[in-house]
Amino acid sequence: MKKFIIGLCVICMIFSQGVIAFAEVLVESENEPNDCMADADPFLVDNNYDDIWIYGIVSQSDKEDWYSLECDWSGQSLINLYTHDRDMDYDLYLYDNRGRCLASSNNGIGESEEIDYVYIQSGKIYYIKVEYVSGTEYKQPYDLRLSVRK
Ligand SMILES: [Ca+2]
Ligand SMILES: [Ca+2]
Repeated sequence: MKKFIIGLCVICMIFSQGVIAFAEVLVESENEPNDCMADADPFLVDNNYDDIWIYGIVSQSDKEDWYSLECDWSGQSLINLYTHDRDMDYDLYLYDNRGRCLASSNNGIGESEEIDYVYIQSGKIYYIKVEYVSGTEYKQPYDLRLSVRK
């Protein structure tokens, strides 16, 4: 697990330098229970941490992980879900604070998901759902990246 986190940090640094200037990266584990919108794990994108990476697990026994996202500025979403296991299938959803689905990403088994260029308004709360679709043997956590372009 330690190796994985160090590897992730290196990837984060490479990514953040290419995509966002002066990014401070926050790497955190999910916080269960987070199985519905009301129990969403809260994250804030601001000038301290404008690039957030969360690692978590969804499976047959934990089908949904919910996160909330608030940002100090308005801009386009940069939300990625990286699946590291070839036989696992996860989907990604973005909702507004009334529970309306704004975007989803539903790629196939072993593929990563992306919700890009959805307008995020400052001060509003958005919700992100990572949903288990199929697969039996997870070996590694997924990586969920939450960021908003300035
Ligand atoms: Ca989980
Ligand atoms: Ca969960």
